[in-house]
Amino acid sequence: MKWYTEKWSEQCKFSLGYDEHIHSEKTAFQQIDFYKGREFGTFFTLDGLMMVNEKDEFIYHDMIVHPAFATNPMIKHVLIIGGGDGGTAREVLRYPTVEKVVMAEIDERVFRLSQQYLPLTAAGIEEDQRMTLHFEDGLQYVRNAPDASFDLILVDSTDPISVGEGLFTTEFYKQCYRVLNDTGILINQHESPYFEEYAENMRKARNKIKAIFPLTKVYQYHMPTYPSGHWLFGFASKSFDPIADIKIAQWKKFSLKTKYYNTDLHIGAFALPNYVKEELASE
Ligand code: AAT
Repeated sequence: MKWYTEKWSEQCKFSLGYDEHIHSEKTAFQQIDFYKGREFGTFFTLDGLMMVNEKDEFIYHDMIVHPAFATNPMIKHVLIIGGGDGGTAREVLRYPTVEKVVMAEIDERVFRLSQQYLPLTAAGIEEDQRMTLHFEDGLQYVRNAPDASFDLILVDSTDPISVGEGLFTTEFYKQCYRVLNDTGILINQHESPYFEEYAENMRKARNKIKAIFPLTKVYQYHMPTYPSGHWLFGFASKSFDPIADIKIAQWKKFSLKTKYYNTDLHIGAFALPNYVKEELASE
């Protein structure tokens, strides 16, 4: 057996056994590698960082999508930034009330390779009539998008290094604010509080979003294969509060079977450990 190893911090590494390195490719944007293992199934990395695997992807994709829909079950128009593996789109498309989903993913190869090797997340996305795919930079896409054209923006992005950097800027968050309608919600991949390497990104993102949106919160989820396993999403909105405005009965009427998300967990996910609260309060 061979080992995939990822550096989690200066003095901490994570290793995962694999049987086969199924694909390796350098695109204009990043290094893509697909592996086949047994503990976590097929997984892929971008620039040597774990993105998606078959075993824990449900945690990430449930948590990036469902809290927003339980807060506003009327969401019809959704913009996904990044998310090339298709998992986020898959969860959004489960809502029959959703009419239009746009995905702006910078690297078409992530999507095509996921269609080939990760049907669990990518299958059926392109065929859904509600879906429009744009293979371009997410920042560029929002710059050109009309005002108030989406109910929800999901930023399913890599970390703020190389191509993902623009998605953690004040300009990007301002454009998202403009492109969202009056009840709009922005969910973003908010890094991790545990290792300083990631906590710094978390604090920066938080302070920028707080300066733009009237309501901002952070919620947590447990992701075994991301550094430290303790990860966050940001919830920013123009009017809805994810706790005060949760519509439990309405969400339950969708009758979606979810492996991680439920409405009790939704409420609990916004309760943060003290050290995280303190980090988020710091400038
Ligand atoms: N669904 C969970 C997987 C990801 S992948 C993140 C995606 O963001 C990748 O497909 C990458 O190509 C895309 N991306 C990066 N930068 C941009 C950009 N500027 N515009 C559009 N798409 C972009 C998320 C994993 C999170 C990992 C946390 N450690």
